[in-house]
Amino acid sequence: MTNISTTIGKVNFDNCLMNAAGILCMSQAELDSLKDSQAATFVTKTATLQARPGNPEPRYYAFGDSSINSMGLPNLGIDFYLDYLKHDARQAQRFLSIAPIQPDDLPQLIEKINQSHYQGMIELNLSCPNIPGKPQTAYDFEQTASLLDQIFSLSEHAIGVKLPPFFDLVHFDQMADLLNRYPLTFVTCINSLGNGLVINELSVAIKPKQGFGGLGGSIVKPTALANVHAFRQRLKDEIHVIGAGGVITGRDVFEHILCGADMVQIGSQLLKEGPEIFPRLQTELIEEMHRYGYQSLADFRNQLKYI
Ligand code: RRO
Repeated sequence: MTNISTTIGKVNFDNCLMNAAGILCMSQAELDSLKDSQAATFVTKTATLQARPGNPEPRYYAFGDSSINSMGLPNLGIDFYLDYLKHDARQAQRFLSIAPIQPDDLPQLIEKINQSHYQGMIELNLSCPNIPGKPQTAYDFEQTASLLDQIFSLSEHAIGVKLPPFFDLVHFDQMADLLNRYPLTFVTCINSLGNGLVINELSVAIKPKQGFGGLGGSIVKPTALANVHAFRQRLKDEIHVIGAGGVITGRDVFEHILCGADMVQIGSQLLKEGPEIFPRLQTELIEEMHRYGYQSLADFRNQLKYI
């Protein structure tokens, strides 16, 4: 029997596939569809203190196996997601994604989570590229340190961060040094590749921010793999890496694991294909493992070869 089970922190999962935050996880019906699917677990749409309608439409555009979005953090608010999770028998295995829009929001978000007695993990989103007037938090290292100081002083949950892509080896070093100072459970690499521009006929493909938006899907896979691998090489062993970016096939999942991912999230292609993608990717991943004679993820995780 081929084993594709995995562990993040103290939590075991029977397979290594889940959605990426933002994909099919905003409403009750969407979350139910993930709950009923063969995904190992789910992460919620990134929640803010108050519900948000997000940016004007069109705000998502798929092209080939890729996508551009400027959703603008539409979500039903932290209270909705905490209430949804309260009724979930498997809440200890779930990921609640949160983002402070203002720095002062974080203590209030954590207070609500603590009051709700939520038992699952928290994915702190430091990388939304689509809030007009706001930079991607993790590109500001001081701001990132300040948020991590805050969250670890207020919360005893298992906490991870969702990073934007980095493109410079020194930035990998600096961000990993910073993250290694905290008792993080996981780091998720990568969020969408910020502020691309896609043209459709004579016009930009999406409306907000004059067409600029986060890129996802197959065009970001090399960047995603580079980030997964760079952080796996630099982070303390006890910090798990969750891979995200460019997963279309089981081969893509295999490559994320080869680079060091313990869990792999699916974004653009999940939106395109729906939850039926999970059994397909599981089958294709197992086929790929058999091609190389592997029977479990531990056999090849973080075993990238150099020529
Ligand atoms: O809602 C969004 O615009 C969005 C978010 Br919060 C994010 O983290 N990543 C992304 O591509 N879009």
